Amino acid sequence: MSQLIDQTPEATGAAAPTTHGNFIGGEWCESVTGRTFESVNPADTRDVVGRFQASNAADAAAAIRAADLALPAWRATPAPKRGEILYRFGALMAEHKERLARAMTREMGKVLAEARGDVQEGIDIAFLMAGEGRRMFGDTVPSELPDKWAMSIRQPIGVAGIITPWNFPIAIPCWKMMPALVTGNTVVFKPASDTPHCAVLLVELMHEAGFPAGTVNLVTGSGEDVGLPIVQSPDVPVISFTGNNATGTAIAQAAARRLKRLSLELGGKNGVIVMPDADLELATDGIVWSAFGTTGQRCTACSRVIVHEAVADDLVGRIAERAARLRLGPGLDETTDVGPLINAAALEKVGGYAGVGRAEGRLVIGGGSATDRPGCEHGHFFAPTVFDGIEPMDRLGQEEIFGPILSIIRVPDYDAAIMAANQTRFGLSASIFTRDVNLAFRAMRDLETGIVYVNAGTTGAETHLPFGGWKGTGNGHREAGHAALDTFTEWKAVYVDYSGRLQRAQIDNQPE
Ligand code: UN1
Repeated sequence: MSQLIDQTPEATGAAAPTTHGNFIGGEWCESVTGRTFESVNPADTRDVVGRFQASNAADAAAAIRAADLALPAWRATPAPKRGEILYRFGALMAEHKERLARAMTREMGKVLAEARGDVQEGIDIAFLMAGEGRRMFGDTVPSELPDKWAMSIRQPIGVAGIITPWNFPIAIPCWKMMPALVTGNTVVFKPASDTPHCAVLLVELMHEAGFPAGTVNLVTGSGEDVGLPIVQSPDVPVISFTGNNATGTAIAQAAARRLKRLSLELGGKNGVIVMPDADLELATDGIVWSAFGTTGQRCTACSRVIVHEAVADDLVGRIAERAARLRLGPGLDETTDVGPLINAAALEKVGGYAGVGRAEGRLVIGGGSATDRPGCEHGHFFAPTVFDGIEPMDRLGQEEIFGPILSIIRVPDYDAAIMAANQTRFGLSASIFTRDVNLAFRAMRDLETGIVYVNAGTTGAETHLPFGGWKGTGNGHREAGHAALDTFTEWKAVYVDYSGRLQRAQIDNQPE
């Protein structure tokens, strides 16, 4: 890339950050705009991770064209052969796991152990979907007519637009691209502008694994300049998006005009119910990890604890004590528990919610930015925060914060707990801590979420089960598991009549 873009050294004299290209039709290339943007380390904003193409609609169109050109050969490649490339990609990610994880921590901020987990989630889905190359089950069923064959098969849809968030910068692109590719679609990938370096590293490995030119195309840039043209293109019949509800709704409206297949993974307001018979130490572990892990920046993060009043004081005390001990700092430092928020806008937004919390409830711990702590001076750090006395319909009980703010809602019994847990427009994940097997099963039935945990926090979904939410969390699609194939395939029902005569379904099979 060095010949392409201005690499003027910084005024400090430090080596200029590398400029990375788009990847279109198997080639790294510049945007037609000639402009770039920076990605910076959220734990230390003086550290510029790299420069990336500030692309526009023409770049998106070039990528779509390349994906379209690659489509006939790719869809004609036997699925097990496609799967072999996914296997190689998974193995390459495993080989480069530490390098990818460190790059992710530097660019996105999550602590190293979690970054390794994020990469591992990518590896897991690559291997799972590689296996789908030899499964991709349809149904073979008896026909109602004699000497007639009936079966259903999955077929690719076409060029898939993959628009991904920054909070799982390796795992989520893999969740989307692996099922898209193994089923024979080609891909145009638009990563979040906060984590383009992770996307570049991922696509480099995909290239090395042997995905043919044009099957995977990367275009960096803003949602407006790159994402929107992809969503609006008549040549991109399927879109998969993870992000916030406002963007998801706008994408749904644009996609609806062309009747596109669309998978949306949007917000969450995930609740943990704690019953009086729960193991409170275990519940504390699960809550603290789900609420403050990844600095609360998971769609699955716990942002509400719905606790029976009999054990509320005890539980809140334990949570506060543990939250106070969490060490904030750069995620590359192995002793850090909680890294920074992603950017300045996030710090401001989360700070705003701390203000709302002060008005609605009682501040137990935290409540503000943590940039005065040692090692946090140059990053977007926010203290793990707990508000008690929040009501289910308060803003803190309703709105997705995407930061380390936890609300405590006190309830008198199980029914009130379930009602509070479900009293949200979201429905991604929920959990209950109890030792009562009957209550556990009732909660498994009653919680209106796509994921339910018993005696665990709200995060930690595994890649071979469906991932997604009810209600406002999405539009009914699921990622991961074999359910992910539904987003990226059309069903084709195939009938073969080998009777040699006209047989009319529903007419020639009348009861005698
Ligand atoms: C997300 O935050 O969008 O279950 C994904 C979890 C992770 C995935 C989260 N496996 O928390």
